[in-house]
Amino acid sequence: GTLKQGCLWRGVAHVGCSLPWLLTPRVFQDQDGALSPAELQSFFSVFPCVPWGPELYNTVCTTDKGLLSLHGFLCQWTLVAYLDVRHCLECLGYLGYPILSEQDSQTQALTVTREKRIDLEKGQTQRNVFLCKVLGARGAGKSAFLQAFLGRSLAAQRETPGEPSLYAINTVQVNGQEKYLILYEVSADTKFTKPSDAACDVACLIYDLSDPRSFSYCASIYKEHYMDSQIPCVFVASKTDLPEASQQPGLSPAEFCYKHCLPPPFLFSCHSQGPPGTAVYTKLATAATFPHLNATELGAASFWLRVALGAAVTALVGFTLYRALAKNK
Ligand SMILES: Nc1nc2c(ncn2[C@@H]2O[C@H](COP(=O)(O)OP(=O)(O)OP(=O)(O)O)[C@@H](O)[C@H]2O)c(=O)[nH]1
Ligand SMILES: [Mg+2]
Repeated sequence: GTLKQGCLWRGVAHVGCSLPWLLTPRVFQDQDGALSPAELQSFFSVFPCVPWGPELYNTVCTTDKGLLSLHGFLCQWTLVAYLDVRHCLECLGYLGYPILSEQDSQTQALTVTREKRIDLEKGQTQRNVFLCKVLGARGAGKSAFLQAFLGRSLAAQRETPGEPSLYAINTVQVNGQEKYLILYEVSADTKFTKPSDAACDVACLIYDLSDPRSFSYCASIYKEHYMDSQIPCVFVASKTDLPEASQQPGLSPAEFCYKHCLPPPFLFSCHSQGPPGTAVYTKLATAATFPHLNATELGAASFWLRVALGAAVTALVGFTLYRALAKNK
């Protein structure tokens, strides 16, 4: 389909790219649904150099054998289109996009959606690609959190470490719609010098539940860069498989979140038998999709939904009872 994505901090506001023509069997030659390194090499044979480095395998989902899946391939294109529109257009050119797809030019592949500011005003978005910055103290578990998004438990990560990547991209269902979520790991040494350093669609503030000094980094980043912004924030307590330490100094994470009208920290661990849980990523994508709804409103929305459902069930039960009684008379 067509990707509709946006970036907040660049001049080019919202750019999307349609790539369905790339999914010809030509690309996935032997029909096993995966690209071997040789197939990838042959795909890029028309390029001056192979544009994707070895970190690719830690950026997108792979098959059980560690090969690039069709899903991963699409995710990578989405990421390229998001991060570097010019480069994406260049790649489309090498691949013969306008000619093979009978379009007038490469730019036909792009969709420009409206500015985020207007999305916020209207409380709706047409975008389907969102950027989440993952912030946290050194060793908080950011890299592991990104790999867990690709379905890799801690054991799987240790088995095949590969080339590290600061990005991870995958899809998430939000209200039955598929959204691409890009996670970007922000190093703890980052100096936030310009507003664009903090800009994203949702911020994930992650702290190590077993390290007593891990939370204060998140608290100060939140207060300095996100508290007065319109960017939704989600706090995540990582490594919940380890014993919990009481966080020093200041308010406890739960108290801090309560004080700032944020939902309590989401408990997460990558130490699992199979693939780690996905609920936290759905939560991030939902917050990015509905940034105008703050935590309490999102909570309230589900509360009213429950009230409405409750009322419907009561009505149905009442009606059935009434029918049964009427029959017995
Ligand atoms: N037990 C346990 N260990 C974890 C978990 N997540 C991460 N770790 C370990 O914690 C250490 C740090 O994790 P990273 O993901 O590298 O943390 P980081 O925040 O990316 O660290 P820097 O990039 O150095 O700031 C590693 O040894 C991980 O194996 C978890 O859920 N449970
Ligand atoms: Mg890291």
